[in-house]
Parts: sequence; C-alpha cells; structure tokens
Amino acid sequence: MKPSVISIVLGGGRGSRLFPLTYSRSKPAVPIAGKYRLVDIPISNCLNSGFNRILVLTQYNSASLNSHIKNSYHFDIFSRGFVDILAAEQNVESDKWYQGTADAVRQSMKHLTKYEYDYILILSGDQLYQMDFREMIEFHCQNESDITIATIPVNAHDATGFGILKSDEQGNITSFIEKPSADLLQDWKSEVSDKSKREGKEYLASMGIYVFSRNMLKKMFDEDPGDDFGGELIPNAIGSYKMMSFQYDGYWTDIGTIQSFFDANLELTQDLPKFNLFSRSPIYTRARMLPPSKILGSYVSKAIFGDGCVVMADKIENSIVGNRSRIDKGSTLISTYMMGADYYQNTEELMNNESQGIPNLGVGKYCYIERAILDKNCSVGDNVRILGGQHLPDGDFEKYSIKDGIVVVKKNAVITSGTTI
Ligand code: ADQ
Ligand code: ADP
Repeated sequence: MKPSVISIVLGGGRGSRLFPLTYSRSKPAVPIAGKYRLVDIPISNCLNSGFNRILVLTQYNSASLNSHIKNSYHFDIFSRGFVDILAAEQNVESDKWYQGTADAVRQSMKHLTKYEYDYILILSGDQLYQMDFREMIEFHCQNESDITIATIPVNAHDATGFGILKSDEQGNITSFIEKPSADLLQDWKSEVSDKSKREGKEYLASMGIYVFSRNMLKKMFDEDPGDDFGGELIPNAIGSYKMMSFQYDGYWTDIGTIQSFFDANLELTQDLPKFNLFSRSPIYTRARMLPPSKILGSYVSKAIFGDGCVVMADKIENSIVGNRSRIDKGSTLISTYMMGADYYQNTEELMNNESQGIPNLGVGKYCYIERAILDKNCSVGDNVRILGGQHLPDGDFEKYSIKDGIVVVKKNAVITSGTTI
C-alpha cells in the first residue's frame, strides 16, 4: 500500500543571508534559474515522488509567494492534492513568530489534524537537488525507523556549516552534533565510500531532510520543548528513538547565501550541470504564456534564457537571463544572473521615460556587467559598468549591495546612465 505522507517545506525565517533578495519577498519566492522560484524545487521533488499534499511554512506571507503558489499548483478535486502556505500567525496560545524549524512545525501541527497521514516529510526551502523521496520513505518503513535523516558526505570545510552525524553499519545514527567547530572535527569522521574518501568528503552531513513517523513526532514535541531540529530535538533524541541515516549520493547543494545562490545558478549554464533541468522529472512552476525569447545578433555562450526576452546585446556569457529581460545593443553580460521583469513597459511608458531621461526596464546600451545579480524590474541606463570581484568590499547601498564580491542590484532599482560600480 502507498505510504500516506504529508510534506512540509520550511520556507524560512528572515532569510537575512540572502538579503537584499529577501528584502521585499519571502525566501521561497526568490527567483532561480531565470524562470522558477526556490520553492518550486522541494515542491517538484514531492510531486515527482507522488506526494501531493504539501504545506509551505513561512514567516512572511508575501503577496509574491501567495500569487506564485496560487497560480502554479492546481490539482483536480479527485487527487486530494494541495500546496498551501502556512504563515506564522498570532493566536490565543502564542503571539510569537516561529522560533525555529521545530517550533514552525510544532505550531503547524494543529492544521494537520484534519488529514489522514502516517509520515511527515520535512524539507528545507533553500536547497537545489532532485531526489525521489519514495526511496527514503521506503527505507524508513523497512527499517521501522522513528526518524530518518537524509545524509550526504561533505569535506571538512563544509562540515562546520551542517549537522554532522555518525552511524553504525546498519545506518542507525549513534551521535549528532549541529555545526561543529573546526577543532572538534577530527572526532566526527565516518566510514564513507572510496569515491567520497578520494574527494576528501569524510563527514556525514544532515541534509535537513527528515521523515518522522506521525506518532513519534508528536511524542517528541510532547517531550522536548526545543525550537530547532538540528540544534535541539535531533541531538536530544539520540538513544531514545530509532533514528536512521539515509545516505544520498546525488547532487545536492544548500543555497542559503548570496555566494552559494549565485554559484548554484551560474553552474546551470555549464555544459553538463550537476543539476539537470532537462530531466524527465520536471521542475514545475507557473505557466506564463510568454512569447519565445528573441536574440538579435548577440554572441552567446553558456547562457540560459527565460521566456519573453528581447536581447540585442553584443555578448552574453556564463549568464542567466530571466523572463521578460530586455538587453539593448552593445552591452555585455558575463557571469551574471539577470532575473528579468514582471511586466513589459508600454509605448506610453517608454515615451515618458525618454522625455524624462529615465532608463527603460532592463539593461540599456553599451553596458558592461560582470559578476552581478540584477534583481527583478531593474532599469539600468546606458554606458553603465558593473564589475564585481574580490576587490570590492562588502557593503549595502541604496540601489545595490555587495556580498563576497558579487554586486546585487536591488529589485526595482534604477541605475542612471554612466554609473560605475
Ligand atoms: P540550517 O540550514 O542552518 O541547518 P536552519 O537555518 O534552521 O538550518 O534552516 C533549515 C530550513 O528551515 C531552511 O529552509 C530555513 O529557511 C527554514 N527555517 C529556518 N527557520 C525557520 C522558521 N522559523 N520558520 C520556517 N522556516 C524556517 C539545517 C540543519 C542542519 C543541516 C542543514 C542542511 O539544522 O543539521 O545540516 O539544515 O542544510
Ligand atoms: P514571474 O514571471 O517572475 O513569476 P509572475 O509571472 O508571477 O512573475 O508575475 C508577473 C506579473 O506581475 C505580471 O503578470 C503582472 O501582472 C504583474 N506585475 C507586477 N508588477 C507590475 C507592474 N508594475 N505593471 C504591470 N504588471 C505588473
């Protein structure tokens, strides 16, 4: 019989590491790969695994996330499927935001009582990967596990940013430490495959993907008042619950910071990216009825284009050009993620821009843009030069921020002609 599963996507706290992309939208609504949103990844993995009852927990019930979910995910009434958003809410029992991952799920449990289910699948909202969760649920059931954690081998540098665990030969988790400091690491090495060993990946990291048996999660919440899975409930459960490690060996990356977000996006432009957008398991998103993109005389290499773009640029290299982008003649984009626009400007608006000297939506003429993220609806004038790189110190300015040498031009920013960053 098919296991009965409800999936919960942890849509994020403030998302401050992704600022300024999360300044006016919740983390799940951040656009990726030119036409998707972050939340499309865990939702698509669930749907491709045959699990179509999904809740997205978020602190910020932004208009943008709501409209994306409402317009993207429709189910026929017989499938009983849904993708619903649960935003942290004040009520008679509590006037607080979600205090952490476990608290977010705990506060949401009251909304689950109306559903029948045996297992809860908990997912992070800021990861890029393609995984068939059926295998993980099957593993959980076969081992009669209470809690199963998806794990992946990582190197010492990355290990300090994750929950690290050790397990016995059967996969029973015997110890767990959340984000260990570098000096503790030598005690946390695991037996891994020869391939992982050669790559220096000798630590087993939690991917933040958990399967809980329904009653066990309830019991855990009753016994442990902690707010975080990784910091409290999981390490506290060692010895009291049957906790298993489900080792995953595909591509998986955390995209919680500007640097990792930028790298994961640009990686998609490579010949054979580790994340395959062209697979048989589609990434679902909103169907927008946009025209195909039009490219006029540009040299293009290693680039991804969303729909409805008009590109007259000189050169686009190692870049993503999102939906409804307009790039004027003589311009160059290198290692840049341009998110695109929510709308086209009409003739009246364009004439108004011209008479007032306001740049049009998109990128103007003879610009040079390298190592940058242009958030949605940016208007970049003519002869603008944006050159990201390690020479630029971190900073936050009115129209852009700089993080790890990446220039992030803020949503709706107007960059006047001749600007140099
Ligand atoms: P982190 O990713 O650092 O570590 P956390 O910041 O708690 O953990 O985020 C996990 C997910 O929950 C993210 O998608 C985040 O946006 C979301 N989230 C955080 N706070 C939330 C809140 N208050 N309400 C709703 N959603 C919230 C975790 C584990 C580690 C593991 C890594 C793997 O704790 O053990 O190694 O994930 O990425
Ligand atoms: P995305 O393509 O990034 O997912 P959506 O398609 O969800 O964005 O939303 C784009 C929609 O935003 C457009 O269809 C349009 O209705 C709306 N929109 C947002 N801002 C404006 C604006 N200033 N003028 C007109 N439409 C806008």
